[in-house]
Amino acid sequence: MYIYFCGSIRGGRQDVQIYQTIVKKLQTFGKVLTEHVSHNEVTDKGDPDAETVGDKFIHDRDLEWLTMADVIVAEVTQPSLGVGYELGRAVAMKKRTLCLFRPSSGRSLSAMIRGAQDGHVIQVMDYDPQQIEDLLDQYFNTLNQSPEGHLK
Ligand code: 6IA
Repeated sequence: MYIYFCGSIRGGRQDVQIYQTIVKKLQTFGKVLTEHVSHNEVTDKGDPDAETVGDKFIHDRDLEWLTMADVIVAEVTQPSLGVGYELGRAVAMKKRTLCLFRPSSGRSLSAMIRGAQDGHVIQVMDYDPQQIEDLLDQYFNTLNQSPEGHLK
């Protein structure tokens, strides 16, 4: 199964530790195409590769990965234009998508993300960091049981 993980990069790296926990857990379910989103070396100021390969390359490669993905998991607590854009494209492709939000941050999630959920293909879940692994277990178990799961 190919999993596309979305998390803020230039939007701010405050949540990189929780991205690491999520990506590590996701790797038990399949291949995470965007593991670099959780790397400490990637900062909001500049990422080593971005200067070499350029933004157009990053955009086009990420869209190829998004197209390949069986499921999208996005941590949406730290607002990010790139994550919002990826989610819009994922919705248009009717990809199975899970958005994860931490109310304990004190933030309020964009209505355009919370309001996009249909309870089936697009799901938005509020979570406590201590529950994240159990929550992902439940989500992927349900996904594997559903007829449209088409998971390898
Ligand atoms: O607007 P943001 O930068 O916060 O957008 C973050 C989202 O866009 C993430 O979910 C990524 O999938 C995608 N994204 C943004 N920058 C990059 C990037 N830079 N590489 C891959 N995806 C990116 C170069 C990083 C380097 C380690 C290869």
